[in-house]
Amino acid sequence: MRAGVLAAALLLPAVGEAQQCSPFLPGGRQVESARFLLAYRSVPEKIAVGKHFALELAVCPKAGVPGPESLRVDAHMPEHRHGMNYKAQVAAAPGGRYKAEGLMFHMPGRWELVFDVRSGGTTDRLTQSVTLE
Ligand SMILES: [Cu+2]
Repeated sequence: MRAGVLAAALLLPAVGEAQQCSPFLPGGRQVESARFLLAYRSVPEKIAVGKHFALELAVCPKAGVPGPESLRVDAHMPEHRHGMNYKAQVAAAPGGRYKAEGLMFHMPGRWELVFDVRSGGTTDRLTQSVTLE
């Protein structure tokens, strides 16, 4: 009886967190760091050279990790050693959701999206390669 009550009490917070933050976006891609799961999808779905696009993001902490305090989104071309000509604006929404706007890949080739998730005094850097034709 006592053990049953304890188990129920321990389960509740986990269920609550799962409902609050889902690291899945329909049609999105996932990236993982030691502490976070991040999902993103671009709007529009197909990124075009020289056209502004936005990213919808979900950032969920893994078990026992405090939630993200801030998220930075940037991109660069590693082979060309340059970044974007624009700085992305990131806005937070409830449930670990974020929207980054004002990104633009101004030339074709391999870009790397960089997501910096700040939490508990340190930053997790997640990256994702995107090749534009
Ligand atoms: Cu370049």
